[in-house]
Amino acid sequence: MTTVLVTGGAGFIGSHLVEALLAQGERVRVLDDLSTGKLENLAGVIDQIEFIEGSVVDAATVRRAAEEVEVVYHLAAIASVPQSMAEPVQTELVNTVGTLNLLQAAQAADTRRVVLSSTCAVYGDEPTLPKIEIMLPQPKSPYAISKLAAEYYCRVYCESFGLETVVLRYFNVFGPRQDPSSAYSGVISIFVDKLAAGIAPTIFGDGQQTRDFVFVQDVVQANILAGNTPQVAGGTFNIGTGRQVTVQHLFETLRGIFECEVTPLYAPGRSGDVLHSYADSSQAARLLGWQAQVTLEAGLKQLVESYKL
Ligand code: UD2
Repeated sequence: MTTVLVTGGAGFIGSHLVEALLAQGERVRVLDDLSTGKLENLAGVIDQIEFIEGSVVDAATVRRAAEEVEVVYHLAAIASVPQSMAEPVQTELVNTVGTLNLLQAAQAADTRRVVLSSTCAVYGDEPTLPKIEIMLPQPKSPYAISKLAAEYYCRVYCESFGLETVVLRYFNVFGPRQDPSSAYSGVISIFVDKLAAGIAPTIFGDGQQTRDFVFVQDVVQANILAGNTPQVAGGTFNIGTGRQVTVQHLFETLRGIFECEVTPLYAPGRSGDVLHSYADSSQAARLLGWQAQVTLEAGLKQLVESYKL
């Protein structure tokens, strides 16, 4: 049995990935500094994993975490655009230098492959739709820059250092354990949290802006395929459904699931918001054999069910 490392394994997406890897019989090590991740996300599996509390910024800890690891799933990051605006240097340190620490440690440990969690934010507000991997990135925030730099480091380690790396650009991920508590949390987590309490959510703008919402279990599958599919090293893959959903439609679908009569509030559009975004994920389909399996409606139902527990 080999060991896999999940950085950020106590976070929203990481904790689902840890569970799936354990279910596949992998030996799992988690590195997480618990800055946004929570041990309670791992409550059901904590006895089955090796947990290291520490930051990817700390090179010695990262070296220890990478020892005898076959595949690294690198999810540890500052994942907030607004936080990156307030703390650009810290964002660069965690997201870029943290990735570099990890690549160095993985190479020293003879790790077979590193899978980087990146973001559709690298496309910025380039208006062409759908977003496709060969587009020139136009990062518009320190967050996007830090992830793009991490992507380039992955590519360089693959091409020049002989370490296999794969980059996944997530679109709008949603699902259980996404934290709704900040004003900048994902729209779905905020809407569900409000509707569950019978409070009217706020739609910014006219609600006609669109996003490509991808369910967390599909993102988990994309990671596992990226970690194990031969001959995709050096690749970059959009991970989205290819479906454009308006925020208004999202609200109405959720209202239907909650079977309530709440009407939304409307507020001016958020400055800096892109109007439309959706993925061309045909490269992931072709080379990874990945396609989103969970529809928005099915994913929202699962999320709402988990909320009632
Ligand atoms: C997502 C990512 C972000 C970055 C960006 C790149 C999340 C949580 N954020 O930001 O990290 O990668 O994509 O483009 O996945 N909205 C409302 N009401 C609310 C909250 C949001 O109407 O209470 C709207 C918001 O104005 C936007 C849409 O919902 O038009 C989605 O907002 P979001 O914050 O969930 O995600 P996004 O795409 O801005």
